[in-house]
Amino acid sequence: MTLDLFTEPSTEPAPPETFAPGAVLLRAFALKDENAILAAIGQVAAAAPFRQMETPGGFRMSVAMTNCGALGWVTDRSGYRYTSEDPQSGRAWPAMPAIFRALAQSAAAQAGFAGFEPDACLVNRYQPGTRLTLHQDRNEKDFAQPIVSVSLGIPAVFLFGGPKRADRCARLRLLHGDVVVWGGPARLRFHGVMPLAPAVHPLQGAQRINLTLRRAG
Ligand code: MD6
Ligand code: FE
Repeated sequence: MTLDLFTEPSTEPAPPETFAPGAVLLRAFALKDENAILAAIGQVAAAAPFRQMETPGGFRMSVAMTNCGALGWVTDRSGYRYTSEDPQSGRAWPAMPAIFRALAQSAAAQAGFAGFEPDACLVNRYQPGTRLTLHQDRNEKDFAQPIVSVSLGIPAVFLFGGPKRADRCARLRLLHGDVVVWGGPARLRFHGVMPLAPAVHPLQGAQRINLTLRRAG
């Protein structure tokens, strides 16, 4: 194999990169399962369609969301929380596809968090121009459990801040197939996603899908 440092991103999984204490990037970790993952996302979205939720402050989020698993993350005028039913249909969220659980468990183990058992998967859909403002993930019961985040489709710049909103942010460009595992001392750090630049992915078109798998309950 020839070494070309200046062309395409690698399609081989790379060794784990710890970019902050408790935060580990696994480049291309999900690529081997991309077709199965994309098919499963299609099935989840058929049962529980993507929707732009409202924040407690009354703003409509630019990112569209849905969920699978026993619990799903929602926001509306009454706040942020996990629910066992999709408020739009009144039915349980679609079951978590086995491939999501297996991927999350193996990524967590690679990052040093053995025994991760996700019960919630938030599915975020970004189109060019959409963003996620800085936030902490703090609606889960047990902050000792990590979060596994899978990026698919067009690239995004992930902002990784500190324990306070005003702390300066590192920037991480996340590509199709990259997985970030986030726990321990990183668990409550502020983070967000910059407005997406226009781009087209060969399998996904002009969108980015992010799966965040958590132990919520
Ligand atoms: C995203 N991710 O990458 C949004 N939260 O689209 C998150 O908000 C996130 O990637 C906690 C842990 C990892 C994440
Ligand atoms: Fe988050």
